[in-house]
Parts: sequence; structure tokens; C-alpha cells
Amino acid sequence: SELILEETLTKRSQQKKRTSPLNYKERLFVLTKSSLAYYDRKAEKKFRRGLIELSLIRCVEIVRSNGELIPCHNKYPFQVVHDTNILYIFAPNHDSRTIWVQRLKEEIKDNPSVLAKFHPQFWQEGSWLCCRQMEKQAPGCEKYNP
Ligand code: 4IP
Repeated sequence: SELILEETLTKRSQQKKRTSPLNYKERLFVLTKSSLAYYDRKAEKKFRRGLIELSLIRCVEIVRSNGELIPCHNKYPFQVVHDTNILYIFAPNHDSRTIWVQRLKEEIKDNPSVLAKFHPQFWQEGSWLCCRQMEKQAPGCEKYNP
């Protein structure tokens, strides 16, 4: 599929299981016309760690800071909401984040499952920093502009 963007960014673990660790990994992100994939570059051969089909993405937006320190080298967070998971990605600078968010939004805007509302801040330690709801699947608290 046609390549749109490629850059080394940091991601937070999606914590798909309740026992999953919370950690941050540097990955090579590759956006094409059909998917967003991330690769481990430290492996001898570029090794794919994850792939999200663009058709399953429901929201892409920056994550608003609550003033707390971001615990990884890259400081400009954005979110990719897909299915029931949220992938937090951290860009090295403002411009990089703007480009990723714009290009992803452009690709997903006509998806049938696009959200009406989303969470503008992080899910952290069992609650939403934006609205204090304590369920990860709690409905969004701010209007999403596709
Ligand atoms: C892993 O932690 C990595 O952070 C994975 O990221 C992540 O998968 C796992 O989350 C998490 O348990 P360890 O390396 O310490 O095992 P990556 O795949 O980039 O290596 P995600 O889903 O974030 O890709 P869970 O939720 O899959 O357990």
C-alpha cells in the first residue's frame, strides 16, 4: 500500500490486559493508505510489533497536557483510538505531531465508527484525567472534530 509517513516515535503500551505493564518504546511508525504499523528497529531485521487497519480507527487527536511531566524523550502526545483500545504516540516536536495528526485524520474521517466524543487527556492509573470517569470505556467528554 502507498506510503504516507514514516518516522521514529515513542509509544505507550496499550495495556490490552489488566496485567499489562505501563511502558514506553521507541518504534518506527509507518503510515500507509491502509494501515498504521510500528516496528522494532533494534532487531536485526525490522520487526513488526503492531498494525492497526485505518478502517478500524475511530479518533485521532492530540492529547492535552495536564502539566505533568511526560515520562519519555518525545514530549508531544497524540492518540489513536481503535476498536476498544487507545494507542498513545509521542512525537519529538510540535510540527511532527501536527503532520501525523493531520494525515491520520484525513485518512480516517469517513470511517463508519468515528467517535462523536473523545477524551482530550490521558487514561492514567485507573481514571480519565479529563473527566475523572473511572472506566476505560466511559464515553468521551469532549466533542470530536473529524
Ligand atoms: C509490552 O511490554 C510492550 O510495551 C508492547 O509494546 C505492548 O504492546 C504490550 O502491551 C506490553 O506488555 P514488554 O515489552 O515489557 O512486554 P510493543 O508491541 O511496541 O513492544 P502494544 O499492544 O502496546 O503494542 P499489551 O497491552 O499488548 O500487553
